[in-house]
Amino acid sequence: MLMTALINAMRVLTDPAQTGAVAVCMPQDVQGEAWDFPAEFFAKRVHRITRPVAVDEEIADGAALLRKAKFPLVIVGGGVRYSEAGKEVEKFCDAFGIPMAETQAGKSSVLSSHPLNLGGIGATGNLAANRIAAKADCIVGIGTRFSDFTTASKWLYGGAKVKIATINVSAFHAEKLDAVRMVGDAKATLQKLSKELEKKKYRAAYTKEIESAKAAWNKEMIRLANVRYSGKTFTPEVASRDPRTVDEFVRLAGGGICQTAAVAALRSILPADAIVTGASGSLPGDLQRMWTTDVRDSYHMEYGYSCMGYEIAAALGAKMACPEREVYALVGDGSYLMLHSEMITALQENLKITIVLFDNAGFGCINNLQMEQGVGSLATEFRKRNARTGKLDGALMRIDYAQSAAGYGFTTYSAKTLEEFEVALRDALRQKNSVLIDAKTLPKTMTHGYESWWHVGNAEVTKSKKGRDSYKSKLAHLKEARKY
Ligand SMILES: Cc1ncc(C[n+]2csc(CCOP(=O)(O)OP(=O)(O)O)c2C)c(N)n1
Repeated sequence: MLMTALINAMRVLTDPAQTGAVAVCMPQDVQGEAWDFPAEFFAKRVHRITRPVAVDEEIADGAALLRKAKFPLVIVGGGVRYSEAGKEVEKFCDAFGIPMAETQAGKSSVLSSHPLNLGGIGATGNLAANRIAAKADCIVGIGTRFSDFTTASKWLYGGAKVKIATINVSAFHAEKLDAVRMVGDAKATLQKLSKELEKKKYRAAYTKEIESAKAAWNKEMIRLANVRYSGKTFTPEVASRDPRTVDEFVRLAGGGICQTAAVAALRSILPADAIVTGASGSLPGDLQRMWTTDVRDSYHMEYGYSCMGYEIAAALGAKMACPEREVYALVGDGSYLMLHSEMITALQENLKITIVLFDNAGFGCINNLQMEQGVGSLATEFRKRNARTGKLDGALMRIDYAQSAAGYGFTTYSAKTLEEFEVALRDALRQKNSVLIDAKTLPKTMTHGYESWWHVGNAEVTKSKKGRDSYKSKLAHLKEARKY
């Protein structure tokens, strides 16, 4: 059984559609037994990772759909990365004048500086990508699972007239949104589709739309990079908030870094080929919108499940894969508290990782969601239990995360201003030891909005007016969204 299972494990691991992971499980009582495996079982094997190409009929269907499209948009998913098809996607978009937008898994498989690259799309997408998506008459999803975030819960390109085409090595994902499907490897299938469209001399009809959408977003990026706390009159990016929190945080921490400015500083200070990892909280949204890179495979975001606690383990994995590159785990205080045990492994193995911990004293993105849906702030800020109310609405907690990491043996920095943060980042680059930067980050200063939506299950019956309004807004969005 074990031999058959091991052969199957390799089949799944090397299948471009299934990709793994695999667990081979053995009952405890047999684990110490010896077995005479035939020697030939261990002979060297070559496991080919193949590039299946969509059949002619599917290519013809896809080409016919695209030929009728005036304003198509390519969505670059993780399949582009698995297939190493970034250059092919760029060539395809150049050849036919089609803009592209990135999913979390697709980012860093195409160059951010490419004139047709609009950047991150969807619920956590930016203004340029979301605006072009809202006007597109045809979406070409390449290697994307069309997750809830990528489609903004099927709302972003929800118009009934919007046609969807897909290239995906997995038939399951290729069928999503009832698409005209081309089942095959991204690189090989794109080459075949290109030939078909070249024959027909296809060209999208964009004139100035792409440029002007990108210009609007670039302007916004500059504003985001320059947000600073300005005292009592400061208005943070996120409007729904406990009015006490920001000033209380500043008093407690002796300052406060605005998150969007920190992300911009990271981009300008980190080496071009540095790898950033992330998974959950408000950072993936900020990064999907604001992170740019021209080095392929330098952005690693777990957004299948957005699993808190993945970030630091991921950084260690990335460092093992690319020991010559600097690797950064970008993590919220909530996520750090949930899981950071691989810090010890990094020290054991003498593998340098840099953890940038954004301490905003709470589960920031969930607090935003609660307050926007009319729930109110409920146990998502790190506040002490209040003896008077009996609730977790007492004073904000001050936690010295630098000290916790120093206890393990990390080299640490605490930063409560952008200047201190930048000094710490530069100094961290010179270290051989693993580093943690405890960045005291102002709550509510993450990116927000950008003409998108997310289908959150909010209460149908509630006493809160905000809650009722939010439920009504949800129904209105669902009316506009694709049904399947
Ligand atoms: C394992 C796991 N549990 C719960 C969640 C739901 N969740 C998403 S983000 C978040 C809070 C994250 O807080 P923090 O890491 O401090 O980041 P912030 O939002 O403050 O930037 C929670 C509870 C999740 N994604 N993963």
